[in-house]
Amino acid sequence: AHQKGMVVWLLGHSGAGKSTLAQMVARQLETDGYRTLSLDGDVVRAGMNSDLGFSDADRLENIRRVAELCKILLEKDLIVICSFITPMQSHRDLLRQTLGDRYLEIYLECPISICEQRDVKGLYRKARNHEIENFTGIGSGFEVPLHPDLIVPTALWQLEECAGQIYRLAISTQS
Ligand code: GGZ
Repeated sequence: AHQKGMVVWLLGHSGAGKSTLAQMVARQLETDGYRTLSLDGDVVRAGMNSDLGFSDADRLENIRRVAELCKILLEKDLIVICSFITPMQSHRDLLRQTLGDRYLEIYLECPISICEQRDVKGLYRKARNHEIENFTGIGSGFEVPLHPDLIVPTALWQLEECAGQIYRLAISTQS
């Protein structure tokens, strides 16, 4: 079946559930016959953007390059699922400017205190111990998104419920 290219952009703090939910949504879409491609901050920064750190300028460059890559991938009508902290409103404005109506902004809302309690990768502890500088929510800022298309409270809802909401919004763009 023909599909419409879309970028499903998941943003929020480290530990808010971006990567997990991206995987769940991609899997469901693939099961339903959609062609997807996933881009995750961790993976992209290990390769394509390994020259970038976490200064304001480098985060903006990280997002800018991924936005341009998304634009190319949209030419193949893929559903591109992106997971990046995307901490500044200027980042989201750039995405909407670059991708237009192909951009779905989804804010995974999770109190930083809960992300820090979970601390799946031990990064918050390291940030508190000054072993990581400029860590989002500790040494570096996160602005509450002004115009998200969907807010998913990942600390309040079960993962399946969160994934279901994102999936429904994604497929609502397809018909
Ligand atoms: C934020 C950092 C930092 C700092 C390393 N601040 O939870 P993770 O580990 O697996 O994913 C995070 C990832 C964030 O990269 P993004 O490309 O999503 O960030 S941004 O949108 O702001 O450009 C985290 C890890 O990198 N990490 N140091 N200082 N996250």
